[in-house]
Amino acid sequence: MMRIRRYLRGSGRVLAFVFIASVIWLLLDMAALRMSMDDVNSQLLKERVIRDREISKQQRGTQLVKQGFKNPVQRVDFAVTRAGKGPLSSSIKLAHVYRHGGQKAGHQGGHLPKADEPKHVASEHKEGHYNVALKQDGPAKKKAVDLDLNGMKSETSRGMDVIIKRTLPVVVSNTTQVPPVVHKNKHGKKGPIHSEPKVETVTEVSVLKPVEAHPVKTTTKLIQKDGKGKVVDDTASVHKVISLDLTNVPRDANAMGQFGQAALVASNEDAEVKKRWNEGHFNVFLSDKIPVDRAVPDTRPEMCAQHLVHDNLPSTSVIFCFVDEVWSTLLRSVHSVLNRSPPHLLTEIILVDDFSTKDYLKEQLDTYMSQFPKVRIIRLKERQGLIRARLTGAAVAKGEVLTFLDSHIECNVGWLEPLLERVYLDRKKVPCPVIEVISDKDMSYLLVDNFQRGVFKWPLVFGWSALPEEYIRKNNMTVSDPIRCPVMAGGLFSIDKKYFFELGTYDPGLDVWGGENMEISFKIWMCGGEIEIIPCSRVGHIFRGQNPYKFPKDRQKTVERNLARVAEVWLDEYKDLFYGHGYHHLRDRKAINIGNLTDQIELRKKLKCKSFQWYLDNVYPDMKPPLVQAEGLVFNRGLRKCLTLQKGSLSFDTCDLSSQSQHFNYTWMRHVRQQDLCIAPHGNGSGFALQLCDNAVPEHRWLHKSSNSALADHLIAEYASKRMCLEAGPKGDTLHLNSCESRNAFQKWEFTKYHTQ
Ligand code: UD2
Ligand code: MN
Repeated sequence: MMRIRRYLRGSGRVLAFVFIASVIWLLLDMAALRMSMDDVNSQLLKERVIRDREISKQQRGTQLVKQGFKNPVQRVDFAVTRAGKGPLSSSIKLAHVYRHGGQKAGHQGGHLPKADEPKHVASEHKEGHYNVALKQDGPAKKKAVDLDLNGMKSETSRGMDVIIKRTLPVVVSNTTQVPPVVHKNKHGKKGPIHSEPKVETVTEVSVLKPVEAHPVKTTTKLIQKDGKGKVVDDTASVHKVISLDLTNVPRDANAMGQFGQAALVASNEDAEVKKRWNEGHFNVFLSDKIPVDRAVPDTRPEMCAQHLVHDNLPSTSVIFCFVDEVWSTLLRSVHSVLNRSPPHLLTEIILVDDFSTKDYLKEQLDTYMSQFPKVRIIRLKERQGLIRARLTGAAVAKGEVLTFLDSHIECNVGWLEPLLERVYLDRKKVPCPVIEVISDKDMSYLLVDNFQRGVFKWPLVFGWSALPEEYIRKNNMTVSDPIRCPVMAGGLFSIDKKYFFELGTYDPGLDVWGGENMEISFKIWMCGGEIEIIPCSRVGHIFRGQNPYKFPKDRQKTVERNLARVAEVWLDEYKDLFYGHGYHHLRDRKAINIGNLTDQIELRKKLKCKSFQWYLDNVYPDMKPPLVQAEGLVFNRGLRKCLTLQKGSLSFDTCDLSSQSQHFNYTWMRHVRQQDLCIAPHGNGSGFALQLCDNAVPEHRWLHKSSNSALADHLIAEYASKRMCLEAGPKGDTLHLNSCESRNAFQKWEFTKYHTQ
């Protein structure tokens, strides 16, 4: 009996042990199940986002074609004439088009959601939808899974020093929802969680030399042909581009804005949205609710994940300049670099604080960033503007390549290697990622159209334009081929550090904001480099309707002055087109001081840069700007005769196209001129004179075909306070000024050929 009892006791122990073990097993199993459910949910949501985007992109494409849009991106509208960049609010239109299949936006131009607008409700994230997505969308699923796994596999198989670990939550700020990740450093050690912040202070920005002499390749190792996308080097070893993304399996798949989804604001929060809008001129309220390390959809063309890049790419310093940037967007920018850049290629992240006024950008930022050994903060002692702030960052950067980014961006998967590869292939290549749109309104990540490049229109207004179909066909281009880019947008690009300094960096005389993208673009192209857009590298950017920071001087005047410097140094005879498109007032150097240009002009000579004509012919041949507004014979309607210049005096004669003495130009400077002689009213206007043309002399300028349609055919003397027009005497023996009369045929003049409307 005792034995049985003992036996039972013994087996009871065993039973108890088995029972406890099963419970533990069950619990572990449940946890594992839960985790894998989370993974599946994340994956499904991601797939759904990609699928939705594909569908809406197709719809958008067809809708836009129906509406007659030539360029579905339409990010910048050339109709805008204000100084600086075009209307950035177009992202709203784009966002709308995406979500509404291209139907007309009901709120174009505005920035704040209207109360009656459809809100994107959180229920979109419910599980039922994921299941549907999975069932219906096999290929999208495959794509997403392959890319992610590929990325991780290719790293580990190569034994590279990659991010492996997520740490326990580190308390950061009340605006972030997600704990940051920590990278292993080169020696496999985790960075200190709370080391001393690495803050450097810079008072002056005069030291503009590269700090470190990294070995820089002086020869072009390989020339990868544009449009081919293949590496043709037998000796150098290559690997598939690393599609690294630490946000692949986010901790909270249902977090707001996760996977670049549109985030939503409850209608009772509209007031709060409005209140906080001006902090950044985008939906700051919403941004603060979105994880600072959210995932975004991989928007690269499919073949990008298969591209090969060299193993020994140069590493880069990423430079963010900011002034009063919103906390959550600044952090999201930094995290996107940390989470999606192969660590061995990221030397450091330099944050240049351009004398921000916000408290949270001081100590709080130092503390936060102290978790990341690669992040350095440089504080400027006075406001320098983004141009000189970038130069300060460049001067202290240790990487072989400089990568400039705006402080409200999100780098997409695999963004870095394709850029560095181009620099590696040729150190004079300056690659830019495709700039995608993060909606200022709902923070969704929106892909943009293929084959877009940056261009300019007069008066040096930046814009996007699709590559001509003919060009794409002729060059056999695929969507992943680098695109030659006449002008970069300005904010996002990589450049070999040594080359940047050889080029003389930016003109340090440019002030605060604007025009520096024109300057660096002309300089790069004309002095032997190339600018490219790399479709396999994609970075989202919040385009804002307004600058959210103050300009030390007037914004318009700052940009105009910068552009005038660029025009004077780089445009040669074409600078008249710049001034002629609404910037005549900038010619008056007494009214505006554009500063000393000697150094810049010297630099251009020293670098033996080519002419602007060369740039137009070779880099932007589709532009073909006319050097004059009108030319040919100058016909007087009343007299039915043509103006002629003989032996230094003006008279009228029967029109004769073959007669050189009857040929005149109407220039962008509004001169009516033959060679270097200009028509000018004389004395009180009773006579006329021919004088050597001088841009600074108002008497030489005539308004013709101006917006005043009643007097469009007239030649209106610009200097006169009262409207005075050039008039032929009825007998054809005089030329004089008279009060303008819209119907007077003797005041109507017509050139043979007009180049502008
Ligand atoms: C575009 C460029 C931007 C720059 C600008 C001027 C893109 C995506 N953006 O306008 O990089 O080239 O054109 O031509 O191509 N900042 C300072 N100090 C200042 C002003 C700005 O540090 O005094 C920072 C600012 O916080 C931001 C960056 O410089 O991170 C660019 O400024 P922006 O975002 O206002 O310029 P954006 O995107 O309108
Ligand atoms: Mn920006």
